Amino acid sequence: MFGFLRRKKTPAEPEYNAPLPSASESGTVDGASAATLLPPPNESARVVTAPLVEPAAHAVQEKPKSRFWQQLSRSRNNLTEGLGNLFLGKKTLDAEILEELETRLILADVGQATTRALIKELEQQISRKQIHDPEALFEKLRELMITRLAAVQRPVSPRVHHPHVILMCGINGAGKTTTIGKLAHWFRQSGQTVMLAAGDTFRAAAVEQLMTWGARNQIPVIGEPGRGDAASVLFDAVQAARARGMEVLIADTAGRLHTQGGLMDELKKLTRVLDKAEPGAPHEVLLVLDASIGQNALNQARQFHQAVGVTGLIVTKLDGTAKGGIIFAIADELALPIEFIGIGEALDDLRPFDPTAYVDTLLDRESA
Ligand SMILES: Nc1nc2c(ncn2[C@@H]2O[C@H](COP(=O)(O)OP(=O)(O)OP(=O)(O)O)[C@@H](O)[C@H]2O)c(=O)[nH]1
Ligand SMILES: [Mg+2]
Repeated sequence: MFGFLRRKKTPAEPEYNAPLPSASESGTVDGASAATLLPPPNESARVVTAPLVEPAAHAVQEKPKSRFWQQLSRSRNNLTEGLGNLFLGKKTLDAEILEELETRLILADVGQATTRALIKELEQQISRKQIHDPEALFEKLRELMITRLAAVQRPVSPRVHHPHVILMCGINGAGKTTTIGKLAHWFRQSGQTVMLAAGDTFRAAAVEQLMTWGARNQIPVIGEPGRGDAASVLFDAVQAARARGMEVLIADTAGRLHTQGGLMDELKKLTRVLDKAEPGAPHEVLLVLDASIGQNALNQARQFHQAVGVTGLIVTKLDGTAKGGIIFAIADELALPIEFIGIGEALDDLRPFDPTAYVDTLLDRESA
């Protein structure tokens, strides 16, 4: 069932800016809620003697929402708030519903082309009498959205090269260095050894920023402040990773605009240097895209892909934007795999991209 069809906000749902549980705490919260929902082992024996009391309606507790749910609240509210009002009390489908849906999708930055395609498909299904009521309309919308995203989902594959070399790229401030910190944490959690290469030799304090992430993850960082040549840092890092038997090497790079020809050439040079240091490297070129810049992300991605052959995307800052629909435009128009999404600045705010979880969260659909 879609939550927004029956209510605006649950009491259990904290405000967007409310303090959030830390990485370790969030596990405890989920664990605690699971424990309170499960009956004790000898529940059936006790039920026989317990008085049969009908639970009061207000005593029914909603499951606490996950951090993922909380962090995507802006996009969810943007997409569903107007629809909730529109649907209140409606039992039949009319043109107004589709029009409002179209507007909402555009406002959420799903993009003109993708929105049109979704609405057209729904219109066709309605005229073929395959959809009869608002709830069925949303079930279909959900299904269509998941299908579109599933086409670009790439399960995080086992890393076969040692070291598996990942080159990160993107424009200034997209979230590359932060994402590297989170990605390193993710690899560490999945039991792999990780090393970082401080390939942003351009921006002041970029190396120190990466070193801080290295320290937080307790992993080595190759490079030092003041070193001017990114290519030589990356070359050394590959050798160090190989010598120390590292499974994953993640290389940071300086932010650059996709329109800066000279800097894009430098990025190409970095890929050549990596290939020289380790034939076949980089095994992945991950482009970091800031979701909050909306449709501009598409053009950036095309240019980076043309220059260095992007193998996958990481879409960041989905927590800070009401335009989480950009994921659909990215999926439809770029057809590049979306590997991870960034939903905050904490160490575990990076999630492998899961189309079903993403769509259900955006559409305020309650999980079973
Ligand atoms: N809310 C939010 N903020 C993020 C996310 N990812 C990164 N940031 C923030 O975005 C800002 C820029 O992040 P950086 O990692 O320094 O970006 P960068 O691409 O390395 O920037 P340059 O090295 O200057 O090109 C920092 O304040 C990060 O904390 C995210 O998923 N959500
Ligand atoms: Mg950086």
